[in-house]
Amino acid sequence: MSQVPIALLMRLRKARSVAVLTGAGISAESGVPTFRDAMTGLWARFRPEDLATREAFRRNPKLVWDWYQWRRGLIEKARPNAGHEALARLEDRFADFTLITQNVDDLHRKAGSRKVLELHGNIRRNKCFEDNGPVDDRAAEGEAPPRCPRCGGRVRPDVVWFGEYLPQAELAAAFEASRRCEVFLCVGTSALVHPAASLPVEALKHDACLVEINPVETPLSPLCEFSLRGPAASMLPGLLAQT
Ligand code: BV8
Repeated sequence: MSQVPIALLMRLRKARSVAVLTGAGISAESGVPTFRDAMTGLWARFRPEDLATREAFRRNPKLVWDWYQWRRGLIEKARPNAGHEALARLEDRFADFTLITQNVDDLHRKAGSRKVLELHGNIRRNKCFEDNGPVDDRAAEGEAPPRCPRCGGRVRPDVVWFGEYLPQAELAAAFEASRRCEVFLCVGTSALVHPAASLPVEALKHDACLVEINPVETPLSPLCEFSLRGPAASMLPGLLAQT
């Protein structure tokens, strides 16, 4: 278990309000490849930004649908790791605790986190590309991608693609939590994708203590009061045990 700086522990023990932003890195130790390295094997010749867009889906719906089916297969086998579980338990340690995630893998909810703001949707859900309404899994059978039972449009995963707006309610709640928190934890994110990457900066503008948990430096590192250089699955249990 990793040693947490005393100064950080003091901040956490005094904090009433904490916000956390997670990215693909927290699921790496559950066997879910991070977004930047998800392109292994047959997907090596594509960039995520070239597949996770409306244009890519219009151009080649089967290729994009098959990419998500491949990722769903990986995620179905994945289990929450000690990092997800530590965050689920940290939720009860603070009067005001908000977990904001860029991940679409549902692992925070599987770990027991109750209040999760999913900024980029959830890969386990489908919706219609045309009427944007939900399409349940049973309907999503047959051809790839399946057809919407209401309008015959193509079915797509219910995630936020590049160039698409984030769900407004979740984004507004994430900004509010970032503005009122005393400690903001940034876990497993390269802090490159906006507007999620603006949340830690917003917290900093409102005098929060910014903490990064990541094995490597990111564009956020210079802004962080504390950087815990290591994997989330060992850093977060250490934080939980000493808070
Ligand atoms: C939008 C769902 C309005 C789909 C995803 C302002 C400035 C610059 C660009 C923009 C901007 N505003 C908008 C943009 C454009 C764009 C953007 O940000 N582009 C980037 C590439 C520059 N943003 C958008 O399009 C957003 N929409 O702004 O709407 C709009 C509307 C019209 C026109 C313009 C604007 C929508 C963004 C959402 C895209 N959807 N996911 C899917 O999953 O298929 S984003 C995708 O990237 C994932 O959600 C992923 O989570 C996310 C961010 O990546 P990370 O999570 O950080 O993952 P990454 O692999 O990069 O890094 C992993 C990190 O973990 C690393 O640092 C690694 O060191 C670390 N790590 C590894 N192992 C561990 C670990 N950490 C801890 N423990 C470990 N064991």
